[in-house]
Amino acid sequence: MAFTKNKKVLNFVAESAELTQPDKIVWITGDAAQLDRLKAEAVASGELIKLNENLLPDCYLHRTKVNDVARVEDRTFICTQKKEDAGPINYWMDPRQAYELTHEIARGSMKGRTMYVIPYAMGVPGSDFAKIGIELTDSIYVVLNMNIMTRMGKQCLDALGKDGDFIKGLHAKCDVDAEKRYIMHFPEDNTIISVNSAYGGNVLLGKKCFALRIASYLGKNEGWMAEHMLILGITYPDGVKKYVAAAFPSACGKTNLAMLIPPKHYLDKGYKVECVGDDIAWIRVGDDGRLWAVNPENGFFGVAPGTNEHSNYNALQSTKRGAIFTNVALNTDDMTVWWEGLTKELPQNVIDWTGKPWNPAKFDKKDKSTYAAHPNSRFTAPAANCPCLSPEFNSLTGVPLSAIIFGGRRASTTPLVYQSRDWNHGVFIGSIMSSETTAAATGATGVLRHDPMAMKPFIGYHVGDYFKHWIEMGKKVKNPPKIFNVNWFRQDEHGNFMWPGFGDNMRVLEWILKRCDDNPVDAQETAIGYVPYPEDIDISEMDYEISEGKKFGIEDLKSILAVDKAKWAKEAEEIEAYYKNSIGSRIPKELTDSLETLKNNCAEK
Ligand code: GTP
Ligand code: SPV
Ligand code: MN
Repeated sequence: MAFTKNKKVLNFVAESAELTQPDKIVWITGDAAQLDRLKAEAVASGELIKLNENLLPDCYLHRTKVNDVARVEDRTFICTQKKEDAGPINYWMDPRQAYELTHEIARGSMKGRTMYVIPYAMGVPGSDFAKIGIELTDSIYVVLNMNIMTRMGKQCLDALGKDGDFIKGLHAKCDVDAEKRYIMHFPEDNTIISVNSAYGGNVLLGKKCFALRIASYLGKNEGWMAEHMLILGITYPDGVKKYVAAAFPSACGKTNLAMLIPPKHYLDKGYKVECVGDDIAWIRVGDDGRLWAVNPENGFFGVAPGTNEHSNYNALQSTKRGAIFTNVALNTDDMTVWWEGLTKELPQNVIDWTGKPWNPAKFDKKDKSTYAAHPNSRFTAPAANCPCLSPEFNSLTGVPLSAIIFGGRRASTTPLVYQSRDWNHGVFIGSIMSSETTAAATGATGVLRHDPMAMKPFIGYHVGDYFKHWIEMGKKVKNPPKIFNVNWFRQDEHGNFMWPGFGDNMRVLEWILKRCDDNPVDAQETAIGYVPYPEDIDISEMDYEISEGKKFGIEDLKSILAVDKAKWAKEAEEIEAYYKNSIGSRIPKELTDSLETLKNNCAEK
C-alpha cells in the first residue's frame, strides 16, 4: 500500500521500480512493529548481529565490505548542466551521462530484492527549516539507520500532501563493486543517486548528500546556509544561555565538542553545556537580525575509536540503546562491542571488524592494520539518548548564534584560538582552513589539505559562489555572530598534543563567549586577528601531561597562542596559490582584500 496520493512520489517510486526491478516494494511507515520485523530479517540474513540485550538493548553490529568503509570523494559528483557551476573543487559529470551511467548500473539490480520507500524529513516537520526527502533503497541497514538519523515515516508523506515537492534519492546496493561506485548529485533536479556502496555517508542520503550538498545549493538560491557544523548551548551560572556553531572537518572533533563536559570547577560554579547537533547546521536569518540554527538530523553517526567514558561520556551513553554499530569489533565474551580507546585493557576474545578473530598480542598502536575496529568505525545513535541533549533540540525556530567557530587539525602554525576582525575577515578565515585528512574518507590520512569551512567535500556548487554567499549572508544580519578559529591539535617536536582538548576546550569556549559580550575581554591584535592574552584563558585546576613528567603550564599556553609571522607569511603565499590555482576567478574581492592585509601584516618591516 502506498500511503500517499502524491503523484510525484508515486511516479518516482514507479519509475525507479521499473528501472531496478525489485521483487517487492515496501513503504516504510515508521511503525515499530514494521521496524522490528526488518531487524529480525536482517539478523536472520547475517546483515546485522544482535548484541547483548541486557547490556545493549536493541543494539546491532553491522560489518561493511572491506572495500566500503568511508566516503569516496573521488567518486562523488556534482552533476550540473554547466561544468563551471560545479566549480573547481568538485568532481563533475554531465547530468545526462551521469543518469545514463548510474541507471545502467542500477538496472535490474533489485531483482530478488525488496525496495524500501523511506519518506523522511530533515528538520522538524512543521518548521520553516524542514524539508522532505524520499529515499528508495534495497538495504535494510539503510532503513534502520535512516530511522535513527532522521524523522521518518508516514507523517512525512502527510506533510507533502497531494503535490508537495521532495528530494529524490535512489540507493541501489548492487554488488558493492568499488569500481562501479558512484554518488551522484543533481542539484538542478533535487535528485541523488548512489550505487554500489553500503557505507553511511555514501548511502544515508539525508545526511551529506541532501542536508549538505543539495541543501547548500538550495540555501544559496533561497538565502540560507547548510553547513558542516555542530551546535551547542552553554548555560551560565546566572541562567543565561548562549549558542555557538562550529565547523571542523570530518573526524576533527565536532561530536566531541558538541557533547563536552566542562572541567569540575566550571560544573561546581553551575556552567552547563548542551548539545543541539554534532554534524550539520541549517542556518537562517531571524526577524531579530541574528542567525538562527537548527540541526536537521535526529541522531548521531559518530566516530567510535577514541570514544570512552572520559573522552566523551555523553556520546558513549547515547550508544547504549537502539544503536547500530558499523565496523567496530565484537567482544564475544558478552556480545558487546569494542574499539581502540574504549578501554585501556585489550579484551581477549574479540572478532575484528572484518569478521576474523583478533590477536591482542599483535596490537601495535602505530600500525592501524593491527586494530580490531576500523579507524572510521562508527555508531548510529538516537539523539534522544544523549544525556546532554538540549531542550531546544526539537525547536521549530532553532537557536540564535553568538559565535561561529572554524577549526582544523593543524600540527603547527595555527594558534589555539583567534578571532576575526569582522564578518568578512571571518569568512576569509573559514576559506583558508587547512586540515590533515582523516579516515572518514578513503585515501591517505594525515595529509594537510585545504578544507574551506570544513565543506570541501560537501559544497553542492561552485566554491567561489559559496564564499560569495557567505559574504552576502553577512550583509543580511544586523547582529552577526562573531567568528573564531580554533586548533586543538598543535603538536610538540615529539608529536604529542600540546593542548588537552575534549572537556578542557570549555576554557577556550569561555574566552570566545566573553569576546561576544557587550564589554568584551581585551585581546591582542596580531597579524592574523585577535588572540587572547594568556592570562585570560583559565588554566586553573588543569591536570594535563603533555608527555611523561611534563605538565601543561602557562609557558605551554603562551607557545600555542603565539603567532609566528614568518610561518604565516609562508601560509599566506600558499593561500594565494590556493586561491589562484584551486578557486579561480570567482573568488570574492572581500577575500582577496583580506589576503592582502594578511600578507602586509606578515611582511618583514
Ligand atoms: P565527523 O562525524 O566525521 O564529521 O567527525 P567529528 O568532527 O564529529 O569528529 P569527532 O568528534 O568524532 O572526533 C574525531 C576524532 O578526533 C576522535 O578520534 C577524537 O578522539 C578526536 N578528538 C576530538 N576532540 C579532540 C580534542 O579536543 N583533542 C584531541 N587531541 N583529539 C580530539
Ligand atoms: C563525515 O565524514 O564528515 C561524517 C561521516 O560525518 S559520513 O556520514 O560518512 O559523511
Ligand atoms: Mn561529518
